[in-house]
Amino acid sequence: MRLASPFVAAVAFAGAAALAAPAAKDTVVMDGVAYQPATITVKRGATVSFVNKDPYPHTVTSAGNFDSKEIAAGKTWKYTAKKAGRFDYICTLHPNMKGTLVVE
Ligand SMILES: [Cu+2]
Repeated sequence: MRLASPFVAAVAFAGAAALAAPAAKDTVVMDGVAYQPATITVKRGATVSFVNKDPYPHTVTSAGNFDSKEIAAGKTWKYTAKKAGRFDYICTLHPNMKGTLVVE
């Protein structure tokens, strides 16, 4: 039985992760003037949600590729990644905020 319990625990954990996945999948949170995660990798065609949890606006701007414009506090901007590639982006209001979107 001692050997079985880690397996059971792993299955329980995987189940919990699967339940939590829809909310967290393909999501970047803006919190503390930072993108979390700083680099996100998604499949081509995926819709990426950028959730602003800070009390002031941010942008998600990749010059020539995409630009959210200002995302107000508490709001979410969604971007459908139709083009494959690696896209570095910044917040135009806080240029030291940097993130990377990798579309496979
Ligand atoms: Cu910002």
